Amino acid sequence: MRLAALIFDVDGTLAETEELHRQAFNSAFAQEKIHDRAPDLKNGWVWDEPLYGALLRTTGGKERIAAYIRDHLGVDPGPYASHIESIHRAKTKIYASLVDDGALSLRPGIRELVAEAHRTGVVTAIATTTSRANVDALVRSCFGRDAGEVFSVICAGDEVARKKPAPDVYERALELLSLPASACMAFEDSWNGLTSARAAGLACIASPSRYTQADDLSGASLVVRDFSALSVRDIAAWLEAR
Ligand code: XBP
Ligand code: MG
Repeated sequence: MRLAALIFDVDGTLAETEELHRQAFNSAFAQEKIHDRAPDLKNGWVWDEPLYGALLRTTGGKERIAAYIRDHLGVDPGPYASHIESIHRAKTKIYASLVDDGALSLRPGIRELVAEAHRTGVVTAIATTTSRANVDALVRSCFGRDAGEVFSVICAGDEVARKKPAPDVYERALELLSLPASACMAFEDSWNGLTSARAAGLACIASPSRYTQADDLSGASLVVRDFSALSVRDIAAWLEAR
């Protein structure tokens, strides 16, 4: 099958974003003073690196906060949906403004892969669980262009019912691309993302990021240290020989 599109995950794949997400979550917790509004939830939430590593098993910021309330505070998160929404809104604002300030750069090889794809008529797309505002901020900051100019299709955040590792976001991206999975290559950094891509029928090149070093990525077609040794031409040849 001829290679028609590259579909990229965002967090951990386009850039090492998770430390900035963690910082934004902690700033939002401090700013929102959760305890004043919900005495059940003890105040002073701080997510350190080991805790955040464990919480990353749950994809999606709102879902991650709910998992923290349930698993670490022992409280049913159900009644706190609107609190979770407002903390997450604050977190997204903080994160986007840190990105706007230039806090992130692309992982090695990403800029070159996207440029080669564009030169050779291969479409580029995004399939991510992160919020659309975060994608817009990252692409503007790192590519200096609007996200829609760099990526023809962007599937983000709450656009699908189930987040990764469910296949929904990749299935939706394929639908918007009007392409079969066999004509595309996915790029991921985590077990959750790889599982999502594979469940949608996609081949996937994986490269572990800071928080996913211990993830099982054995379902990937190729596991690389970073994306710098890859070329679209080689990926196309591999797909055609498959
Ligand atoms: C990334 C995520 C995201 C971010 C936070 O997973 O799980 O939730 O950590 O983003 P993946 P939001 O790379 O597999 O897509 O707070 O905007 O949800
Ligand atoms: Mg990721």
